[in-house]
Amino acid sequence: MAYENILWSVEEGIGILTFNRPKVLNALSKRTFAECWQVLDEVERDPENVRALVLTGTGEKAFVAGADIAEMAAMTSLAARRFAESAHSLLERFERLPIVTIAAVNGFALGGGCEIAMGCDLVYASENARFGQPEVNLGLVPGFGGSQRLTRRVGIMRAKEMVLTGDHYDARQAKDMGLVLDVLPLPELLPHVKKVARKIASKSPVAVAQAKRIIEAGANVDLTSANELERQAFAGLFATDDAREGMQAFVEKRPAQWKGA
Ligand code: CO8
Repeated sequence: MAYENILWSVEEGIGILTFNRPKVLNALSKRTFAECWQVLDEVERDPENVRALVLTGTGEKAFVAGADIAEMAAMTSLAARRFAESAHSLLERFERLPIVTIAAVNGFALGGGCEIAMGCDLVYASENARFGQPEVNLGLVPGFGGSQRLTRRVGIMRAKEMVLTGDHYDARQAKDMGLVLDVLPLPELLPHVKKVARKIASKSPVAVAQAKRIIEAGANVDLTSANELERQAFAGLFATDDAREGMQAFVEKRPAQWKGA
């Protein structure tokens, strides 16, 4: 289907979702969320076709400069609550996907843009990227999970600094604080991210899905419960064709042929 606020393509099993409202630095409208939701419907309908998901922004200036402030300015409290709920649901859906999600942050990632990046499994940034949670400048707080995911990514004190000052942080600072894995020159960003995506997509889909699930779920529970998640997943994988094939292929010194089952 055709989208207005995003671009969507699938290249060699890698889905590329590009936020595409360059006139407003790819700011997120209600329609953008609806379109992202439809993309995820497509991805989940055809898991064989899309083995990794990359998120980026159109142009050389912005990943996403936040929620569309003009659209938000007209919202009632109830509409704002619904808007925040739709964004929370979307990010939680990203986290539940059985495939890896990778943010290629190619410029401003402010407010909702920073929050979307944090909703991805992996984040890489270009040298010109800028991160921040500037909602305080609008008389607001983060509304797409930023106040909570940020604390988990960068620690409570840095999260408070970011949210309370509304300051922007450059890509190197973002890397130092753990928001970003690596910083690359802009022209190298997307090729690098696609390479990482292809590498992960070449592994056993069931192992990737289980690894993502237990790391995500384990991060939010105590260590004893988290280790039990790992034991269950480890044992469960022995019932799959992929684990049999992976171990057999190693023993026979040949590449494994994954079935995803
Ligand atoms: N929303 C709407 N329009 C925007 C946004 C935005 N978030 N960001 C930029 N634009 C527009 C500008 O208005 C401008 O439009 P025009 O050309 O018509 O004047 C165009 O994009 C280009 O922007 P600038 O001219 O400002 O470009 P600069 O290079 O001078 O500045 C900045 C770039 C620093 C990114 C600047 O545009 C800026 O500060 N933007 C706002 C960033 C921001 O505050 N983001 C957070 C928004 S709030 C949020 O995301 C919270 C989500 C939670 C909501 C909870 C549920 C309700």
